[in-house]
Amino acid sequence: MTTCCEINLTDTTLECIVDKVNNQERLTREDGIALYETPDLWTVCSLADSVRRRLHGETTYFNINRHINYSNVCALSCKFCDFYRKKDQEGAYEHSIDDIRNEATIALESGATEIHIVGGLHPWLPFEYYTDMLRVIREIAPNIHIKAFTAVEIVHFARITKRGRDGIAGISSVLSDLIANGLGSLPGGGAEVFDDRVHDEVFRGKIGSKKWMDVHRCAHELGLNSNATMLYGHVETREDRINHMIVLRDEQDRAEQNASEGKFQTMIPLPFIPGVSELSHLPGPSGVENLRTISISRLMLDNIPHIKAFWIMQTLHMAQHMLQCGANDIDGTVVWYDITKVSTETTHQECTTEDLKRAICDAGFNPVERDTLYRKVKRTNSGWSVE
Ligand code: V47
Repeated sequence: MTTCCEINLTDTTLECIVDKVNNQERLTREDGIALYETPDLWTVCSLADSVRRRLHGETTYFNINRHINYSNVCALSCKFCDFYRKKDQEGAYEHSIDDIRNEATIALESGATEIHIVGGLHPWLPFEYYTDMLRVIREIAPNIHIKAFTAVEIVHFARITKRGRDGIAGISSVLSDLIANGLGSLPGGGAEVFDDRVHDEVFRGKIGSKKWMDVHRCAHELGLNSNATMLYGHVETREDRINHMIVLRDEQDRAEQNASEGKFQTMIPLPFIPGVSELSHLPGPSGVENLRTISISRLMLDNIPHIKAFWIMQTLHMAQHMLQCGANDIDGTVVWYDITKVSTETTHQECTTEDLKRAICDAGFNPVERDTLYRKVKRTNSGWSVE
């Protein structure tokens, strides 16, 4: 297995970074910026590939999952988002608990091991809607892991239950109620970019970095694992991205001090997709910027085990390249996904297990089906289990 990266450098200023990566030393903020600035993208990708091979060999994970976006009605109006609608606006929707029950039944029948749920901050739905949603899924499909609600939704639930004024204790009590009803882990959404200027310019009104981290820390302290994202390629700078990664790395260092705490499992860099958002005049990040960002995420986040190239947003073809530049996961079968879409006609965006496996093999890796906690899934005629 390759653990050391031997490269003919075209940019000799990278020598010190290559040595650090080969010696498994932590990269600094300045190193991260140098990796963004170097014209030698090849070296950046190769270094990230050497780290991914040291950690995971040729294994690339996928899962059989189903995303549910229960409502697009949202009290916020983030400029990058073309998912949200106001209550009476054309296209606004909310799924009933019966709809959720049907979706859970289909997920069960399709062999899914995970249901991933996120939605807008609905101004009127009561907290019981969310706990009912978890409970019906739990009743129908007790083995399916429910990964649900971004930190932004959790803070919204604390507000609507009037527990927000209790600060961290309020967040903790909301999370405890959700766990009691079947919540298994938190997805990584809502982090955007941890920077006050970007926050004020693009997602003012949404929680900032401190609250986002409070929720994840609270979840970790309650024993839940979570993921992290970074929405890049809009008005933030490359330096802002490195700062974002370091904030995540520092928090993971803290969580690692306590073995019983949950951790960040996966980092998912999300390329901004302009769509018909208020920022639709921006081009979004280029393919090479996407490769560079996934590579640098792998290199900077030395304590987060998995890096996901979310094929829905990266495209399956780009995700294949990313497997060679640090990513070791491409998410799953997905089926319906409303937050970003390739067409205005439908939000049906599905990859079969065979499509995913073929894409991973074509990129030179071994596909391994995982559950949400990265345990290997074993399939038999009568169902599935984890090793
Ligand atoms: O929080 C919204 C982002 C996120 C756009 O945890 C956009 O395994 C690009 O977090 N262009 C939701 N991104 C998705 C998410 C996620 C996805 C896959 C796996 C996991 C995981 C988490 O999507 C939002 C926001 O940051 N987003 N609008 C856009 N126009």
